[in-house]
Amino acid sequence: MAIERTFSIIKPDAVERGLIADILKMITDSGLKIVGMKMLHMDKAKAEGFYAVHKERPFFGELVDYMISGPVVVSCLEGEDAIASYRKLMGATNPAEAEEGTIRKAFGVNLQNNSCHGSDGPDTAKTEVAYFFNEDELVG
Ligand code: FUP
Repeated sequence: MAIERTFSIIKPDAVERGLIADILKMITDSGLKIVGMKMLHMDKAKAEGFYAVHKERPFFGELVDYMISGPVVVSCLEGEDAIASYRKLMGATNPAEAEEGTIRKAFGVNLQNNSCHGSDGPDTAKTEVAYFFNEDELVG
């Protein structure tokens, strides 16, 4: 295992319901360290670019509309095996299938409003961190 960085979004449904602190506590309690963080409200172009990999999927338009429906908190997380470890902490994409103790089980509403995003591999982690953060906005 190695020290990795991954990218996280606390999505609009969770920000709207006042869950930023609860989710950040789960993240830091799991041993992951926050090395960059900001709150922002994406415009359509930013969200379409972020989810470009899904642009041919039938849910793309709704997903983008949801992601721009309110502010989000983006962060860069660092730790041992951070990418897989944060995916495990998030739980299954569909909260109905997420395991006990995961963020999506605790707070997710449905497949779309599933409270959080985390990079799915080393390449996406790198791209996604760079999509939202300049090098000088990351510490450590
Ligand atoms: P994940 O990596 O767990 O975030 O899941 P995916 O990359 O498969 O999907 C990206 C986002 O698209 C999910 F967070 C939720 C959303 N989604 C839908 O809204 N509808 C679907 O049918 C599938 C995914």
